[in-house]
Amino acid sequence: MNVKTLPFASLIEHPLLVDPAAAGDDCVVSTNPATGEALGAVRLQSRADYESLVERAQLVQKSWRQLPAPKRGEIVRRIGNAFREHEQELGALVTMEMGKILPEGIGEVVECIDIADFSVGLSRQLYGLTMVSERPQHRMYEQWHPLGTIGIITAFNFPVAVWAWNAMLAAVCGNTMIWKPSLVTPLCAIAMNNIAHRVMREQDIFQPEEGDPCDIFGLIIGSDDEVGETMIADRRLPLISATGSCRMGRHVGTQVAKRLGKSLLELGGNNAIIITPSADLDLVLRGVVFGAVGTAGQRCTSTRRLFCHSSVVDDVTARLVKAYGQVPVGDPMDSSTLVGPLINSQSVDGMRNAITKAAEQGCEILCGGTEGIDQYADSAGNYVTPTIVRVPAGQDPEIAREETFAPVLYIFEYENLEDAVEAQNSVDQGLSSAIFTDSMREAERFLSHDGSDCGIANVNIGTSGAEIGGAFGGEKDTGGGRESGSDSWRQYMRRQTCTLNWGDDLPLAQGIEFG
Ligand code: UN1
Repeated sequence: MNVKTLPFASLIEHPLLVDPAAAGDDCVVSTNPATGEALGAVRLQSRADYESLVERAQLVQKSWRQLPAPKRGEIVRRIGNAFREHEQELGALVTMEMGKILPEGIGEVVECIDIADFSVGLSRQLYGLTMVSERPQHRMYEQWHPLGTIGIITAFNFPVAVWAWNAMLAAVCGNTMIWKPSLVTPLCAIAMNNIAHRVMREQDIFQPEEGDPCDIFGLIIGSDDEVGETMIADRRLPLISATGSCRMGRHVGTQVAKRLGKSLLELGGNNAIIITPSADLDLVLRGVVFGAVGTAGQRCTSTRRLFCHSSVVDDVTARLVKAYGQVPVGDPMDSSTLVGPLINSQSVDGMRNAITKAAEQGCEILCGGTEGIDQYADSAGNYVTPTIVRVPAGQDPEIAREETFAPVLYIFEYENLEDAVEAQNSVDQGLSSAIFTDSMREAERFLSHDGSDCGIANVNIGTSGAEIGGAFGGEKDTGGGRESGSDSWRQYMRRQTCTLNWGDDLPLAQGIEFG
């Protein structure tokens, strides 16, 4: 099915779209991971296109930053409403291009709407502190200014929401931006950017010489080599916000640091749930299944490891194996499906390798496994069977330390909570974590300084599915960035400390007498 035949094809109209049959080397073809069909093709943009986008974004930023923040918020409100209007179509497009099931595709669009609403409120709350000066007749305060034009790099797994987290905040903060989406999901990017541009075209805010309001939301669909490298090395972009693998983040972080730019990195996770003897096992089952097989294990917050107390490990394992046996894998558009395809065949190979290594490293494959992958060998979609791996007591297989972007769950057992927390924290990544317990002491222990070392720590909730209102991100190899809610907006602004002397004298700080 070609996107041109979709009922909402007008959302994806773009001069760069070409017929997949006519796509050459200079194009990227967007493929439906459930069917293998080409949805559309996009001609890749060049460094020259990037140059012109940055120039235009810089020009219009001068005008955009002059608009009072609540006025920018009003425009973001209209963009959020436009997302709302197209919620179902956009959700379907996310499902078609990325492969997550439709309720999750729509859920992703809801995240975009939520962050737009959040940003509208924020546009009246870009607060700075007032300090008390040590000098008489002096006033001291801080204020926040826009950064300028920022770069946003996003991954395939959340092809619309992560852009919206960055873009909606960045816009109310007075920035303009250049978005480089994953080349696997260019159509979602085009649709979102088109919606933003439609709203911007309706705004009569600038004279022609002040810049084109559409250039506030720039989109570049280009290769990592030609465009990505240029972008991260570009001193005109004071902030690069990048989501993706730890490998990618290490490269982006280093390149941006070389020019002393700021980076906001949201990288891989290897998230664990600890299940204590008092845990409500019905909740556990629901939390673990959603966390581990939801989005086919392709969230950075997906649950990858379970630490079960030895008194419950057999029960939890038996219940999970039973539940996994009933998880419907298939067409992500079908309302009975819970697990859609992986994004591409390399991901399927990655899952196969992980399972093979787990077996080689002494683990027991309880369900799914390589047979569960082979079972779909004749399918045009990248389907796999969610897999549970039991780690023998006392073992620490190397493969469970890696983030395999697929539904593979490793079950460990533990005797005391301290050991479980230590094991949970012992991996390189530090994004999300959870404990299921009815013990207040265990919960507080988990949330204490000696507890989880992750950016997200939940009690009786799984590791994935965070709300936009909290700051999202993690520690260690997850990159340290925080996106979305709370005070993440500050990263899109520069802080200025201002001291005003309204007296007739010039007293110096620290009581220094000079001359
Ligand atoms: C991601 O996988 O990069 O908390 C983002 C969650 C979603 C966002 C995940 N709200 O699972």
